Amino acid sequence: MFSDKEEFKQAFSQKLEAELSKTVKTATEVDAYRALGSLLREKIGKKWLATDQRYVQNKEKQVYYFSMEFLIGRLLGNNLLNMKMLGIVSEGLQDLGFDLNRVEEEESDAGLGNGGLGRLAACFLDSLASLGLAGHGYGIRYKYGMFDQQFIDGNQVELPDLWLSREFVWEIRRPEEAVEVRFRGHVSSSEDEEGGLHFDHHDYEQVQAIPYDVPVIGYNNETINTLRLWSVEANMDDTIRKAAKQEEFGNFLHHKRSLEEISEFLYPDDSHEEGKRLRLKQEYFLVSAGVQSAVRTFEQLGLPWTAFLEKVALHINDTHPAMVIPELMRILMDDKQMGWEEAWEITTASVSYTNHTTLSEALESWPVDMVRSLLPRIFMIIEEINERFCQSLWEQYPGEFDRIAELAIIADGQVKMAHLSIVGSHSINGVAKLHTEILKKREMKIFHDTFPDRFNNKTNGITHRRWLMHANNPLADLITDTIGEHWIDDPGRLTDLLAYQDDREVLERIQTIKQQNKEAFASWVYATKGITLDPQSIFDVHIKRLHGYKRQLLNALHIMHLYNRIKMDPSLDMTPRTFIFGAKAAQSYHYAKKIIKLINTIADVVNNDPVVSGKLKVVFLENYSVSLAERIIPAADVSEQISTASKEASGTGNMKLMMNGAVTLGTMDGANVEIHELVGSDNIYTFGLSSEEVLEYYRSGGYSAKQIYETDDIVRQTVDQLIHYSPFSKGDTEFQEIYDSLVHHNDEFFVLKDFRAYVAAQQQIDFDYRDKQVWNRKCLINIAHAGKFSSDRTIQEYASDIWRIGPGNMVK
Ligand code: 26W
Repeated sequence: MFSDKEEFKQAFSQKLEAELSKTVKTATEVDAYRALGSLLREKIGKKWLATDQRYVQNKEKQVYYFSMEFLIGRLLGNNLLNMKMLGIVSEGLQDLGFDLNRVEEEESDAGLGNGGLGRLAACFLDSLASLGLAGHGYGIRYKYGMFDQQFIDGNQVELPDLWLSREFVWEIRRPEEAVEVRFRGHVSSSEDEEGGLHFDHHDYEQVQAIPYDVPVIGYNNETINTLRLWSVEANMDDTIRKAAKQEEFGNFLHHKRSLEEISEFLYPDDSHEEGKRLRLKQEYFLVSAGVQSAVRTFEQLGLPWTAFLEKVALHINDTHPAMVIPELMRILMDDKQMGWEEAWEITTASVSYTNHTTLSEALESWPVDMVRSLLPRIFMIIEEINERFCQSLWEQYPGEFDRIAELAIIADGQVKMAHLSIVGSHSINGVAKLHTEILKKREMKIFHDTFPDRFNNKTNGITHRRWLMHANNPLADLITDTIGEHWIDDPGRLTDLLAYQDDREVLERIQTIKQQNKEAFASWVYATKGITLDPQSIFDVHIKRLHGYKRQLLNALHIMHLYNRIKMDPSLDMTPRTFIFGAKAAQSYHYAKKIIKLINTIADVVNNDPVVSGKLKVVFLENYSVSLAERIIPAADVSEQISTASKEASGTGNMKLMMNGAVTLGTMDGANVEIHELVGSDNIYTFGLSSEEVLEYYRSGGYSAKQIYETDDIVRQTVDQLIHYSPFSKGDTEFQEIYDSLVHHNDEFFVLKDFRAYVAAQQQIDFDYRDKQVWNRKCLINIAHAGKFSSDRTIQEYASDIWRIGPGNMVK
């Protein structure tokens, strides 16, 4: 790339002059970001092209990862890391008077996702490229990503995310690769001489899907894959001409706007399916553009259609892109004149599906009338898939009406997307061992009984390049100093660190790095929020979407309880604690917003009370995002993973925090179970109901929150403070809804049930943290086992078991 710093400096200065008409002296940090972006794009151009050519020449099987969300965050630092140019660029910039960290901040944090599912997709792309695998992302280039969160008076306020108002230097618009996507209209059929049926879609509305390609740069290798983000453009030439005649410009503009809405914004809800027509349009837009584009690329290979399933894998990230199934059927049958059976075989062999949640409110289903009117041909195909599927069930299970009704894709006037995804794919996976077991034994039991071979587990992972090497470079360097650098290419080898678990020097160095990270984080919090944090206190971190099942409320009630204890006994012997929160609530999720207000209220009370200062601090950071996570995680001591057991499919924040040496305080839920299995009970704090107990309570209705409230004085005292006159409620009814959910609506998420066990676990942490040697050892053991949660491991499993690809397609 650049042989040395001087070469880089020269190229950089030339860029500034040639493209921005600036000198190193007059350039701002934004200029530096733009010049650097442009320089790097230029540097990767050839490699990117060469990767594509290599794929075509070798006829390598391509994976297309369809996802409505890619929460990629900032790319500059990571791209430099993967290009192995971080050192040269950062030193070169410094010579020229720029600080790379500040230049990095000029890039928008691309928030094209809500949370776990979207960030997972981004980690997967990094691993695919870094492993030299031919896997690409297909997503939507939303004009507005995840909203910006502000707190006003302790309440969440949402502001539009204008991420494109700063230049996004990585994308390349490729109008020549545009495809057309059709909505509405009518379908007529005709018979040919041989009696074959043909379908003709007419009177449709058509939009252009324009791809914007973003390079996905592999770590220290020759691979650059593509994240292709589709943007809508209304091609209105025809309409314009008609409208001009009819003098209907008003209508024309209105119509154009309505089409351009499609790639306007990301739906900001990560657990609740709303059934909105615009969302259905978005989903089909992504699917149709992506499948057409994948088919076009395949056709360039000049192979017979029977080879499609050997050359293309289409993966759907949850059910949101499930219409990949009928869309591919449509293209194969209507455009390529294939018969049903052959098209079906190709489709099911190409498509695979990941489930990310068992929450019933998140399961997608679309009203039949909506699908039929918006996507008439797609609906016909779904109907046919359903009919044939029910017919085959009938043959397999004659007379079992109930089973067939339960399995049907279309029932009660709804199209069930999970059913479509299972029937139309060859692989269905959950995202952690426990989650997959729950799918097989409960949520999807009847499907598992019918297609046992299709179900498998792929425990999630995170990229250790972004989350350890880039976010926590000092720790990465210490690891390399200690065990050598092989862990970078083979993160499983982090277990080599275990040999140092009793090495005083290594343990102390881990502690020093954590301490420095905490200090850096504390200065940043002070500079941006004016709050002073004590870096000697335990940094207790709870960062994720705000949701009832994630139980930020349990954490909040515990802080109220601690506050009460200190107020009763100001000389209470406790390790000082800083509780750090980051969370966005869906705009329409009223209850979650109340919990935000509660935590902000607690922070206000605690941080302004001299009696508890020195022992307790609470900070709720606004606008939790990928870049904020990168700041918080390296500074964390305790990782809060306290979901109601059975509800968190996997979690990935748990993995990021563990990899950075935080110790988990968690329920036996999602991937916590696997963390526990690896590190052992001494190196994780688990508490609370098991998933079986929770599911059994739901089944039997045997839980009574009221009874706990009535018999446990501490629970009652704390919960009452939500509504009785107290420092937190100040006597108004602000938190009545939270109180009612716990006491009158039987505490859906078992907060009261798990409260005592949570308090006890927190007390144990308070105690254990005092012995630094013991604590540092826990940190080391967590880091050492975190390699299992590298997304490289996850992607290798997808590659060999599901997609059947290898580097250079060694796997056949
Ligand atoms: C239709 C509305 C909607 C949107 C998104 C419903 C559900 C979703 C996602 C499936 C929710 C999600 O992000 N799930 C999370 O996926 C992560 C990656 O697998 C897991 O680690 C989390 O446990 C899971 O909650």
